[in-house]
Amino acid sequence: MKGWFGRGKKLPAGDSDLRENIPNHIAIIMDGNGRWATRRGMPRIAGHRAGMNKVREVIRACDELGVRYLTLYAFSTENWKRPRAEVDYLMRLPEEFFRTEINELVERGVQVRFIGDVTQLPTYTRETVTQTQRLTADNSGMVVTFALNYGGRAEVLQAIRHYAGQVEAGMTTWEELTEESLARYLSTFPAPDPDLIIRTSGEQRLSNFLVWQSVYSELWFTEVLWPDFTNTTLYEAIRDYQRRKRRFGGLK
Ligand code: V0D
Repeated sequence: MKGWFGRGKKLPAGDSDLRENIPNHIAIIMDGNGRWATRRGMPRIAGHRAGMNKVREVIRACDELGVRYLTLYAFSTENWKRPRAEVDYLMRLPEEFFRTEINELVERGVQVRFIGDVTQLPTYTRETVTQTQRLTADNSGMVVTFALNYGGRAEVLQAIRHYAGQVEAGMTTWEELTEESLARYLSTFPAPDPDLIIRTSGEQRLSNFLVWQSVYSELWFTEVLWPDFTNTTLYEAIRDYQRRKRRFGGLK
């Protein structure tokens, strides 16, 4: 079946138990790219490039484990405060990623989605976004969502505004406003909430990522910088997640 081949392969020996209770949805805050480069005496943009190569690897690894949803925080609304040249460089990455990865993504049956305010992005970035979304829209495999110019509070606010508009238009009523009905107006809909949120590079906070969706997520933090992230780091995060689930299950 297109979109699901490759599963069940490439797991190192001794890791087969990893397959039980794989998180359905993993979200990652890919932090530490600039620091990784600086430590090596390289320009920060070299870290972003190295980080982009890890995006390819983590998509592969998650696909092979059978993760259904992978959400990647690539550019936050805070990132505009960085130096102009760095922002310009970041905005070219989607184009480059698209050019080198689209064939594999399509072959894997990956469906690429975007959340965040893409209207503020440069035209060439927006065009890549539109093109990638269009070329993968009919795929039925893993859903990879890139959060670009994304902020969680802004997303909740936009959902409320949208809902208010629907009330004004007579399409719904305030009485029908519930957690479930509001969630339909979030940009992540209809994806399930993340089971596991990973943040690299030592910061232990969510920084406006998936504010509404993260309330029950398991959080996993590592000192590993994003460009140093490997399958081993991913497996470690998943094992921790599985341990926590087993303990929690025992209490219930
Ligand atoms: C830099 C680490 C892939 C985080 C990963 C525009 C910071 C590398 C994409 C990408 C970024 C986006 C859209 C798309 C395909 C790929 C990306 C940005 C930054 C910000 F369709 N990596 N990546 N986008 N970095």
